[in-house]
Amino acid sequence: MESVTLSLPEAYDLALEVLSANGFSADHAAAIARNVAAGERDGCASHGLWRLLGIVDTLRKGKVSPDAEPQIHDQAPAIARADAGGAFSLLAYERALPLLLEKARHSGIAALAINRCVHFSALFADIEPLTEAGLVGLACTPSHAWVAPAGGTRPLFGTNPIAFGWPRRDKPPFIVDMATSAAARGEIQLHQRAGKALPEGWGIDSQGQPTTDAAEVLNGAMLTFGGHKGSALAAMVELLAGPLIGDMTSAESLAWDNGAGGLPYGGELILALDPQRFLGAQAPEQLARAETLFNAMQDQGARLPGERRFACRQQSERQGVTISRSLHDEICALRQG
Ligand code: PYC
Repeated sequence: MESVTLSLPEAYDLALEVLSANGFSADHAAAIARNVAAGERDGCASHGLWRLLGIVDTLRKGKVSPDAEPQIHDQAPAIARADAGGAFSLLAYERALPLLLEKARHSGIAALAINRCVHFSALFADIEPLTEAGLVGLACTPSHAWVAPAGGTRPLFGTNPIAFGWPRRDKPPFIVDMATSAAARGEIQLHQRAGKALPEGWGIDSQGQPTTDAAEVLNGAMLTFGGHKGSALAAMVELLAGPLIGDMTSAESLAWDNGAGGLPYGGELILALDPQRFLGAQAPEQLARAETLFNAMQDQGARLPGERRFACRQQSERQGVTISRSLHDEICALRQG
């Protein structure tokens, strides 16, 4: 397969050029370009440069605002709210982050509800600013109804990712970022593009029969990871980042899309917890106990969540990122706007 290697600044510039040419405001284009370049850099191809195709497609379908200015509200002592106004979530999060940090430091725990946002991005990128600030973080968001509940055969839940982060002194943070479906939808779409069969257990066809054909799963239903356990977590995400924050469930998001095929629309919930406020003078001792746990995992040969991403990041910083020439050509063609 022919490929193209880009330095990290080139990857960012390409994304920025495509987004600007298609009419995204300078601030939205920069926030989105940073995110997709970071996904590619960290070896997360399903949330990397490939996403530009879906992002521009969603814009051309009129399903995302290219320039809405996020409105930030101080909702309650420990709750901030960001109204993204129908734009992608990323700029709203950037703008609301200072208020979330201030509230978490003040109260020890704070929540940010991002509402009316179109969402495509990997949640680890939303957690990292929290761990960099020494906070524990949790984030989740529904998507479109693509995933069948355990025991069912029809799509109801989104891929409903959950991310969790724990700060570590002088070490990359512990960051879990996992879809509650067996795989992200982007992974299935990338298998389809590459003409590759899916691993078993990722989805069923429109008749409810197991299949490893990506196209059939995209038309049928994806499955949750871990059967009823992933299904319960997916339902939890629907509730926390849907009705709790006054926003859409995945089924409502898909209904709102009305067959256009745009990216999911709804809300995201982000929690930030400050260990200093929970623990006071005991914080160093208790955070050291977390390190004991991480060391015990690694002593058994287990990889810490996030480890692979940070290793990829180091490699990409040295060597750049490589994508297929066909994807590069498709992305470059979008520069015509
Ligand atoms: O790839 O799972 C996914 C996804 C969620 C929202 C958009 N894409």
